[in-house]
Amino acid sequence: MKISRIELTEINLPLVHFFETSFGRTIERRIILVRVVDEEGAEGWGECTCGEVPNYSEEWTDSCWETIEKILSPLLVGKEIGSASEVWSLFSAVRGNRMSKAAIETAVWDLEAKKLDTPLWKHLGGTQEEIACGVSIGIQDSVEELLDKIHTELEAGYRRIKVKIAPGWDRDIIARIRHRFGDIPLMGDANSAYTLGDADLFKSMEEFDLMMFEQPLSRSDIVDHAKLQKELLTSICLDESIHSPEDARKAIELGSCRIVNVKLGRVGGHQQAREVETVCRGAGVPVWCGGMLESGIGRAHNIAMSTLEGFTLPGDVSASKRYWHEDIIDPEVAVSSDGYIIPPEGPGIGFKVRADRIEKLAVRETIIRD
Ligand code: OSB
Ligand code: MG
Repeated sequence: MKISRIELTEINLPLVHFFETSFGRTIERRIILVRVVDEEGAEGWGECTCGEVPNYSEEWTDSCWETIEKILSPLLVGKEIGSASEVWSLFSAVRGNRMSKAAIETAVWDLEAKKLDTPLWKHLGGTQEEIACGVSIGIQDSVEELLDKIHTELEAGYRRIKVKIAPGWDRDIIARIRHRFGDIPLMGDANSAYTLGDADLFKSMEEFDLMMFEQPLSRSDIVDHAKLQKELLTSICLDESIHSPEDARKAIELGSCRIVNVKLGRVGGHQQAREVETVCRGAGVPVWCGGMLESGIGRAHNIAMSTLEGFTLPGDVSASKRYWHEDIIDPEVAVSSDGYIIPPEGPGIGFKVRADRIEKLAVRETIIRD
């Protein structure tokens, strides 16, 4: 297979409702879409999952645009490659920049699956014919608004509620949620807002029997997480700290977590995500699919990845309409009334990409060719 052209488009897409974490509020997404075209005219689509500012990771929209256009695309365009699984190693001389790499790599997987006339999820080795969905609910302006949102999502059938926690928005809100909704599957995501000095706070939250604490400590740490995990019965789940299969192996060996959140962008694409899943499954550590407020294209890739055997916990993969007034794929991602998504049977990502809508939302475009 030979990729002869890579097209980048930045679209700006306002969220239905702002999304706030311990590091800030997002109101509108700036998303880079990648379209790869091979010498026979077949196409594949990928999405860069970076944020608008470098707070979740070092990567952000403008840095990724430059990296994809000037560094990564020239390494792929015009080269004969055996399969999509080789794209990761083609980029091996480039340090980091995993979200940029994943944006291209996932597009090549879509293209390859389309050429084989196979759904991407089956091509990746996925076996699960339905995936369990949870929701991630950001920090709200008031506890009442948070409780209302949780009520709405439970009514919609979602199988697990994740709330963002941060100093001043933690123990008390969890207590309020438990008081109002009882024994629902509930977890908290701190996005690194705490230090080991907060161990007593986490111990005091154990009475609420959360499914897990996601990324309580620094994104560059696995040592303090191991110390914290030793003091807790509640499982720690790592998100920001895990960039690779190696990171997963080391964190598991150290006892830094008992659950891993896998994000395609954070680990560098489908090949790396499959290897993280393999490491975790081998160690008996459950994984689930994290989200980055993706448009339909990134969401479709998340659905495909979530069908791998090790994804045994509900992910942050939910319906398009929770994020967008109108998505860029057809049909939009929908969730059943009991909280499942059925992976599509069509070739590749299995959703039609709406070129008309992308054109309307586009703010810049560039083409890299052989
Ligand atoms: O930590 O999982 C996170 C969104 C942006 C950055 C980081 C995170 C999140 C989410 C939202 O929790 C997940 C989603 O609904 O897409
Ligand atoms: Mg997280």
